[in-house]
Amino acid sequence: MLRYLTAGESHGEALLAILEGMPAGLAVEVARINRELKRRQSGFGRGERMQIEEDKVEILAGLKKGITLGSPIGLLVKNRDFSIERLSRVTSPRPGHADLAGLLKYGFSDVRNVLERASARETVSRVGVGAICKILLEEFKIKISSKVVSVGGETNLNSMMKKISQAKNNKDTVGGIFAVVASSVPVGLGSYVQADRRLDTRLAANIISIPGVKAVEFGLGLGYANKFGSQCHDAIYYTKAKGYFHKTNNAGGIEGGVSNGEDIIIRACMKPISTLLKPLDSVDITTKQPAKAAVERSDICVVEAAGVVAESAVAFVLADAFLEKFGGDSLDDIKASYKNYLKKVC
Ligand code: EPS
Repeated sequence: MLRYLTAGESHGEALLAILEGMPAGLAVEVARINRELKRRQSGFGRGERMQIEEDKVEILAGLKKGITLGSPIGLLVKNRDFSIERLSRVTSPRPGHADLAGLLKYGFSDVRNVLERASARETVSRVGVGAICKILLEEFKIKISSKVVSVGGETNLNSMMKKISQAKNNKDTVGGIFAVVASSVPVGLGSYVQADRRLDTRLAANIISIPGVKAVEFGLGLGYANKFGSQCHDAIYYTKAKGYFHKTNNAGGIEGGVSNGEDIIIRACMKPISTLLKPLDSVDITTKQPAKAAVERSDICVVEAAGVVAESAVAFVLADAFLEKFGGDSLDDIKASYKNYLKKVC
């Protein structure tokens, strides 16, 4: 089983992750992880914090001479803005953030105690973990990418950028839709035999867990609702050269909770960031009187960055499902098992 835990506050000393279950014998290049961390920091509409931070990982455990030992891998990314002890108390929760529900749940009298951990800065750790999962998957030619589909309802690049600038000028924020594609995924990852083993169950759960993501769909997704069955199911073909294949991919690469050998295609909706420079109505938690929501430094639009984080979520789930199917303690064992399987299914 592949699993990970993260720790760290947005303005704490560092962001941490422990990834356990990676096989021995995988070469992990720190520069590769840093490239993914940099991608997470970029995109039109990112805020000032991204100019302060230059997220760089240190690997504290699990590698020797850059090769995995099969032991837990410890990742650390230090925060340049390590100001948590100096930051002032926050008393008016922001609508849309974890602020109010978190405050009531934990019995705090300072919203900051919630927002520091609820912040999407935690996704630095997830991208570090996801980068190592990508390195494993690439040994088997599986590639994962993402792109922005729309921002504020606009689909053309110029209009999307205009929408973000408009939001910025209006002291507002804007969300959108991103897509993630995983290619060269073999048939047979995940299983229909139990709800929690279905590949789509696991992918959906991991993507919806990204702060700000409100909806996830596979392939045609909500579009299935407007079609007849004859118009949307992907017919099956076979040739000796290709093996089994489909000419369409409305299923988004998953049927019955199992990968079917086609690209896995996912779209998800990222809501507008809930910190607004022109704040919405809220209530002061000390006086219970009306107050404007707290204003924190934040971003205008993070749809592109959310796509990068979702790539990591997909990489983690696919690596987990891959190890479950072809698992071994070492990369060599997994390669042998995979080669044998491919001979059978072609
Ligand atoms: C983020 C860092 C944060 C925010 C953003 C994501 O930095 P700061 O709060 O210091 O400006 O830019 O946080 C949120 C979107 C959120 O909802 O909390 C990051 O590294 O991704």
